Amino acid sequence: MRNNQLCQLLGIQYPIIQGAMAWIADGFLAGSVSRDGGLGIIAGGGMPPDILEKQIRIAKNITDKPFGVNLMLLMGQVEAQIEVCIREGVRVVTTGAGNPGPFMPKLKAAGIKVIPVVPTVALAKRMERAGVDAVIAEGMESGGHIGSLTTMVLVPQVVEAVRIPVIAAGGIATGKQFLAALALGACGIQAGTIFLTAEECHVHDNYKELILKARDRSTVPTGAPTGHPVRVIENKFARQLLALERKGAPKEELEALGTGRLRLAAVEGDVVNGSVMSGQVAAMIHARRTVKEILQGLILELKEEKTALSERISSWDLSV
Ligand code: TUI
Repeated sequence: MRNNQLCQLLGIQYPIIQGAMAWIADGFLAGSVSRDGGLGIIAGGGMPPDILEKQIRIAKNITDKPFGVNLMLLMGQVEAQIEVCIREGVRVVTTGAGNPGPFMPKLKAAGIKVIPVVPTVALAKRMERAGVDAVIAEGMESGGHIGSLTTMVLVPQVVEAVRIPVIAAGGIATGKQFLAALALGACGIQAGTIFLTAEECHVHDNYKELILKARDRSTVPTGAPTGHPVRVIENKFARQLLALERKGAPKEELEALGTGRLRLAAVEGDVVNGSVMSGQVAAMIHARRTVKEILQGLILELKEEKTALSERISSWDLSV
């Protein structure tokens, strides 16, 4: 999109970033999103460097356009993952669950655009000072590891606090929500949950079915006592975890119970005992579509909603 800050920064057609989803967002999904005009992201979280290299090559075989890699800073092997990104010529790195400050010199020296996810205004400011290219302000409507502020409240405050481009994430799966994000001052969006039911998404079919069946209150935040709250679809595993949390089980026990659960759901398809991470917008996802249909659908809806909204408002008397 001409004149859009994010499209210019990243060299992409639509200001839409596909959110990284650990064990789900592979080179095939990321390559497909970038091929079709967005910015695809390979979820590096927990990926050994040699597997990450393979996934980067899968994306490169699909498209010559830029795509990114997400580094989950809570997990190990980040330095080795960065070496792979530099060697393979990855052009964008997004980060989650921590402060990428220590890795900035290396990433910037390699000409990589760095875009951290920030859950607070303070972190957004700190990241701007550290020299990042943009920030993703992620509200607690998102799936997986979340902060405590909503998109509606976080995004305009981050926009006010920094001069770099701000991308909104959390609770965005339709043109109306895209338009709202732009109204809050963001120059683009990151969306993860919307891609879970994409044909090019390799997550287990049982996981996709649960997303398609979700209703407004189907997700719950778990893990608050560990300091790392995680939004998941409420299932047997989530209920067990929440019951233990209510009983005041020690942090270590709660963390141990969570280990391997995302892989169990996403790869093995055990959506009863596994962790089915999802944003609240799962309730608004009703169909399996191709990545191209999802991206073009968002842009078409955005255009329609913009016209409808301006027509609606222009008929009001706004005099004060
Ligand atoms: O990272 C995410 N979402 C994720 S990561 C993930 S993988 C996982 N697997 C098992 C258990 C838990 C997670 C699933 N979803 N989103 C980005 C995000 N980053 N959300 C919140 C933050 C964050 C939190 C604190 C970013 C920075 C931060 O900074 C703390 C500091 O250092 O000041």
